[in-house]
Amino acid sequence: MQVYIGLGSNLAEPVKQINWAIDALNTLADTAVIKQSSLYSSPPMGPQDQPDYVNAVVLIDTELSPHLLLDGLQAIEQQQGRVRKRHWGERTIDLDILIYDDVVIDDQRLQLPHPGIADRSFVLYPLAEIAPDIDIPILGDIRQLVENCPPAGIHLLEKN
Ligand code: A4P
Ligand code: MG
Repeated sequence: MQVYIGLGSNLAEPVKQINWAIDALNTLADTAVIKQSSLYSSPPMGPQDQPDYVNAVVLIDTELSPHLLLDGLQAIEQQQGRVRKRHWGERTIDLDILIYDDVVIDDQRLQLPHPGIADRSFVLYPLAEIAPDIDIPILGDIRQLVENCPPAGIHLLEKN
């Protein structure tokens, strides 16, 4: 299955955290990273008294089911010392399943596609870089989504 993962970090050397997490994704069972966006920096959405974020999106190929993949992502978050503090608050690493093939899920643990995609430039811009033609279930054509989403201070940090 083709799956897009969003990565975000704003603590403890964010660029390293993102790169470690990408390496860790490659170690998940039956999973390989296929494409990797550039790294982007943006001011925090949510509480403003926290550092800027570094974000990226990767495409993986995986045989894991959506829920088993979520288990894997949460294990990586734990390994990288993620502590849940406050809603939209600072974190060493955040791993979100953005799009899982054409799957639509809305249960207690998992929503697919991720509900934040359309209004977050730090998700849409790196996603559009590696999937410029994607038609997202429910949300539609990525070009239209990018057009409707203001950049909100995002800038390219490290070109891939
Ligand atoms: N969950 C449901 N659907 C999914 C999915 N598709 N992928 C559930 C991953 N998880 C999913 O997640 C809470 C629960 O969401 C999980 O247990 C899972 O069962 P969390 O990562 O702990 O989220 P949270 O910290 O409680 O808050 P929230 O509101 O989900 O945070 P976000 O949306 O992750 O936002 N600003 C910038 N510039 N860049 C950022 O990356 N990130 C955040 C965090 C805030 N501001 C930011 C950024
Ligand atoms: Mg998350």
